Amino acid sequence: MTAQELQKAVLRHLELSLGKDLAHATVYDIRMSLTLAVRDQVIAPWFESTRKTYAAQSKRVYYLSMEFLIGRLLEDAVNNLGLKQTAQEALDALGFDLTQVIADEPDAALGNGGLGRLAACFLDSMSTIGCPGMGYGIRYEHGLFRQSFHDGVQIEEPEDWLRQPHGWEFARPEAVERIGFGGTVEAHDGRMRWSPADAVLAKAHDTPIIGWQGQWANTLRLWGAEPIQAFDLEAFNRGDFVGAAEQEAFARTISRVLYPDDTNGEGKELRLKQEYFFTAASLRDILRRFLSEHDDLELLPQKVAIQLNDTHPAIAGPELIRILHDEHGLEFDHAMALARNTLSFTNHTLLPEALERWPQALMARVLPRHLQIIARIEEAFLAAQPESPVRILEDGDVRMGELSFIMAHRVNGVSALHTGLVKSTVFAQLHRTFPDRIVNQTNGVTPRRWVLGANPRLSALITDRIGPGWVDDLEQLGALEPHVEDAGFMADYAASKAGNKADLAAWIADTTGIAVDPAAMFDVQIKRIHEYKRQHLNILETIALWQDMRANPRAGWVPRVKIFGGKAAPGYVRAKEIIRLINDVARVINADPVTGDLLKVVYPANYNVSMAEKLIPASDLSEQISTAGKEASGTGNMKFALNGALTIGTLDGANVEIREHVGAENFFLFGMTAEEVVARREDPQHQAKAIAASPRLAGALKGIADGTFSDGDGARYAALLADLRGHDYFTICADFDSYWNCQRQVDAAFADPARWMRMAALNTARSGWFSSDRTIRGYMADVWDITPLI
Ligand code: CR6
Repeated sequence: MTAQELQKAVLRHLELSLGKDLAHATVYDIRMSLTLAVRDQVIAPWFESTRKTYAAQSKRVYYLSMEFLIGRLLEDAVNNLGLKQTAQEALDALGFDLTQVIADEPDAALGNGGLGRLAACFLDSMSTIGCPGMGYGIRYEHGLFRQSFHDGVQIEEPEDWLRQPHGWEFARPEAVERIGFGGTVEAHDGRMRWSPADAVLAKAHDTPIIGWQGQWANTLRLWGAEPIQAFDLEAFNRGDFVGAAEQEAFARTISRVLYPDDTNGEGKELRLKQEYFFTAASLRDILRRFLSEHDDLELLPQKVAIQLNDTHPAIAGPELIRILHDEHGLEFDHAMALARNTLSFTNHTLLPEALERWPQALMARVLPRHLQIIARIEEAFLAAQPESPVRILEDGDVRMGELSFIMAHRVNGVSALHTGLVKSTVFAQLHRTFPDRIVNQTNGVTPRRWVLGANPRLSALITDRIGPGWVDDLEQLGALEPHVEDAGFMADYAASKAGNKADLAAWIADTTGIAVDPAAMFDVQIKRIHEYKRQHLNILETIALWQDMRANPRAGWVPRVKIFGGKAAPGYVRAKEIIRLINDVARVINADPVTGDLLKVVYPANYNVSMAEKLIPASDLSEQISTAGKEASGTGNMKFALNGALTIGTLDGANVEIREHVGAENFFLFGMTAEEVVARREDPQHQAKAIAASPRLAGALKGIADGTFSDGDGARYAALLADLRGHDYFTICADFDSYWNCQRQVDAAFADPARWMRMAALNTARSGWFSSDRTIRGYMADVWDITPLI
C-alpha cells in the first residue's frame, strides 16, 4: 500500500464512516479514520488465517483470561503491517502528525499488571508464529481506574475508554450466549438439570490481532453482559422507571468494571459471577465451533486446548464436565477425563492471599450445580488417592488452586525459580501425586511492542547492524555482541539512549513540571505498588542518599533521577501509604537547593502501558528489588534489559534467568535468597538487629519519623514505621545495607560511561531469549501440542 492509497482510504473513512470534512477534522477524527483504514488491511489475512485453520482441521488454543492489558493498538498494527512510514507520509500530507495521532488512542487498560500484559504479549506472539487460537475475556466498560495525586495521596477515578467508539472491534450481536446464575438443580430421567433463576446475555466483540508482517491474525473475543430483555415494559408503564431498568442494571454490572486488584483474592459475589460469565460464554462458543467441525466429543482434547490464565477461569473444569455430562450425557468420569485433557492451568503467584477461595455457601447460591460437580471431582480424586491430604473443599471454602490443578493435565509456573517453588510449596502434595504435571514456561515479552514500537532509535540501530530478522527471531540479537567492541557502534548505542532520555526529560518537564538533567542516571521502578515489590526499600535508600549528599555535597556524587510509576489497589492501605511517602519525599528533595540536580524524585501519576513505553527505552537502571521468593516472574524486568537498562535486583522470579543470560558481571545483584529470607524470618529480632547495625537505615527511618517529609507530622507514617521496626515480613531492613552497597557499585559503574554502555549493550545483545515468541513456542510444544500453521 502506498502513502497515497492510504491517504485516500483515510479520507474515505473520514467522510463515509465519520461524516467529517477534512477542513473540520480533529485529531480524533483522523485517528479513527486511520484506524479503520488500517483495520481494513487486517481483514484479508484475518479471514485467510481462519480458512487455513479450518482447512487444516487444526487444533486451536483458547486463552481464557480475566485480563488483557493491551494498551493502544494502532501503532502495533501499523508496525506489524509494515505501514509506519506510509502512515506517517499519508498523515503529513493531510497536515497531521502520526505520533500525535497514535497518542490520541485511549489505553485499553483491561488488566492490572503483569498477568494481563502477559496475555496481551501472548496474543501478539501467537499471531506472529501462526498458532491458531483465540483470546477470551471480558469487555469491561471501565478498565483499571485512573490515578491522580492530591497532596501526594492516590485518588481513583473511573476510567472510560469506551466513551469513544472502539475502532478496532467488531460487535457480534448474533454471537450471544445465555449465562445463568442461581436457581435449582433437579434430577430428570437420570440426568441432573440446572434451572438458573437469573440470566444475562454474553455478547461477543471481536478484535483482530495481526501478527508480524501481516502473515497471520487471531481474534480477541471479549464478552459484554447485556440484559435478556431491554427493560420491563409493564413496570415502566406503571411509572416504576427504576424498577423497569433493574434487569438491565444487574446485567451491565457484570461487565462494568475490572477488579482493581491482582494479588488479593476478592471475596465478592460479583467477581465470582464475572468469572463464571466469561468462562461459560467462552466454553459454549468453543464447543459450538468444535461441533461444527467434528461430531465426536472424544476428539475434544485433540482439537481444543484451553489455557486457564490463573485460577480466575477455574470454573471451566466443572462447567465443561457439566456440559459433557449433564447436557451431552457422557459418564461423569469420562467427562472429567476429557475435560482434564483439554484444560491446562498457569499459576502466577505463591502469595497465599492471592490464591482464590470461594465460600461454599456463596457457590451453592450462585452456581449450585457446579458445587455438586466439584464435590464429585474431589470424591474421584480421593478414591484414586486415598492417602492424599489434599482437599478442594476445605474450611467451608472451595479452593480454586487445587481445583485447577486437579482439572488440568498441565500446570505451569512462569519462571524457573517460581516453578520450583510451585513444586516445593503450594502444590507440593499434588506434585508428589502427579510428578509430570508441573512444567515451567518462563514468561516473555513481545519485541514488536517493547523494542520496535517503543524504541525506534535502538531498533533502527539494531537493524542497521544485523538486519531486520531480530523482530520475529529475537535471539538474533546475539549477533550484536561482536559490535560491542566497535567504538562506532557503541557511540551510536549511547546516542540512541541519550536521545530517548532527552525525550523523556522533556515529557517529565511537561507532565510534572520537574526539570531533570538528561545526563543523570535514570533509575526507574515501575510496577504495581506492593509491599513485596518493596518500593519502600527504594525510597528509604533515596532518603539515606539524600541525607549523605546533604552532609557532604561535594563528594563526587553520581546524579540520579529516581522515577516511580504504579498504582495501588484502592483497598490496600499500606500500598497507598507508600505512594504518599514517595510523593512526600519527592516534594522535599526536589525543592532542596543543596542537592539540586544531584537527586530528583519523579512520580508521574496514572502509570499505564503507554507510559511504560516512554519510560523503559529511556531508563538506565531497572529496579527489580522484590523480596526473594515473592515475584513469580516479572516481565518489566525483561523489557528493561532488552532496552539496555541494567538491573539492580534480587534473586527472584525471572531475574535469576536474566542474570544468567546477560552475565553476572552485567547485573547488580543484592539481597538474600528465597531460602535466606525464610531462615531470617525465624529470628524475631531480625529487623531490630538490621536497624541497629545500619546507621544509614536508622537515619532514614528517623527522617520519616521526625516529620521531615510530612510538614513535621511525625504520626503520618507511624504505622508503616512500626511495621518495619516490629514485623518486617518483606525484609526491607535485613536487605537494606546490601541494597545500599549495591547502589554504590551502580554509581561507580555509571561514572565510567564506556563501561556502563558496554554493559547496557550486552544486556540488549543477550536478552533475546526473553521474547514471548519463545514462551509461546514452549506452550505449543509442552502444553498445547499444537504446531504453527505458517
Ligand atoms: N502480579 C506475578 O506477580 C508475573 C505475572 C505474569 C503476576 C508476576 O511476577 O510476572 O503475574 N501474578 O506471570 C498475578 O497476577 C497473580 C502479576 O502480574
